[in-house]
Amino acid sequence: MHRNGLVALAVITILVFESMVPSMVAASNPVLVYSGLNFPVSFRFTPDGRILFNERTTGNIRVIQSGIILPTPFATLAVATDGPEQGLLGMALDPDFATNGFVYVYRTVYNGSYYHGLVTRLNATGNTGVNPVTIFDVTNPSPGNLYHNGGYLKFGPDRRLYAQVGEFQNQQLAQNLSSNAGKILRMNADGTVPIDNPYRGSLVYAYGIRNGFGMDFDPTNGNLIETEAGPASNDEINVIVPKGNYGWPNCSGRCTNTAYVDPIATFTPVVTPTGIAYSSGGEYFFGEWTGASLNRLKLNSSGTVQSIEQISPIGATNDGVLDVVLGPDQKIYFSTRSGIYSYDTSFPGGTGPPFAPNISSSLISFGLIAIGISATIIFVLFFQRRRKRSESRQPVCPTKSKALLTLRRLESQL
Ligand SMILES: [Ca+2]
Repeated sequence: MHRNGLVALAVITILVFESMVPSMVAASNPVLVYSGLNFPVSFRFTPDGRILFNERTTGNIRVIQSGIILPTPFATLAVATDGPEQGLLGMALDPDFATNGFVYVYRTVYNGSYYHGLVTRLNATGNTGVNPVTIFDVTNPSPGNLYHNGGYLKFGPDRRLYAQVGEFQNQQLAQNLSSNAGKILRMNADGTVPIDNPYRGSLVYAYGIRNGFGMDFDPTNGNLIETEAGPASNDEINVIVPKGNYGWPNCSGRCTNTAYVDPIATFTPVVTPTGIAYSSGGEYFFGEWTGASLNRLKLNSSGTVQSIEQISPIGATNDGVLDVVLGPDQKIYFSTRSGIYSYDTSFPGGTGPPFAPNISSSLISFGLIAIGISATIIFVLFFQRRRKRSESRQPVCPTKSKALLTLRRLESQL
């Protein structure tokens, strides 16, 4: 091959590196979008592109607008934070938020005797939440109990507000249909009971729920899927049906007892599944708090699990992913104790490379490109010198063949 051909090949090699390396890194790793946040346990996108998020421990609802975290909270609500699962928890925006500005949050409070779980509705006036009205109140029956509060909120395609409420470590309440504890509840946007609820006059939609903090609907078929934390084993993912009894505490995990609805997936050892978001075509993404990762869940058309793949480890054990939300750009967004990340779901891989902050990934990319350029230049110079030496005593062809082999070796190594 002529020298010009080799130079052209070297340039092509550089271009290949430049085009491949950054796109692989950008697509496969979650990208840290907002850092320095204070325990953003839930967040939602408004129709006009803002993000509202709850700070679990402060009671602040915060606003991110045009990429800026506004210094003044949207609202600050009283919260009890005596336990690590308490505070300002779930958030939902009204289906008519664009016109009525209603924001719903779930919070725990203490009245001097008992802890309560409240759903409070605020009205957005610009970036300020006003006129808080509590539309739901459940009493934790055990005065000293701090755990299993539930607290996740989601509007369904039926425009009803769904809430996960834990059993407050009072296990039998989950099987007691006269209690709102240990249930998935369905309510009108003002907290009243819908006339078409499965139990007349009751908010109960499904029961036998231990404690969960994540659910979402498949908009194509209305299916509701939830994550639920198990005891020392059997975390669950469930497809929720009205009047479904999900077993707790009589059955944990799969029991093949027709009295109970079995989960579609279980996790032992536990991972503490958290927020879950529908993405597209039977595909969901859910977070793990204990397992500290984002995962892709694919369902078959029958609703059974086709696959569960770890996208990327993130954070540390017991310090992982909180909420997971589908963004208006069709990327998956998820929160951790201190930030919000985005993930491009078009990346087809399963287990991704070890997570690294985006800035580090960029540096690695530039480093690889620099190595590629340097090695190619060194090779071209080396070839020029060798060619000058060999032209007087050897045929050209063998040297060219060796050079091509060397270049291919370089390509394969870089
Ligand atoms: Ca169950």
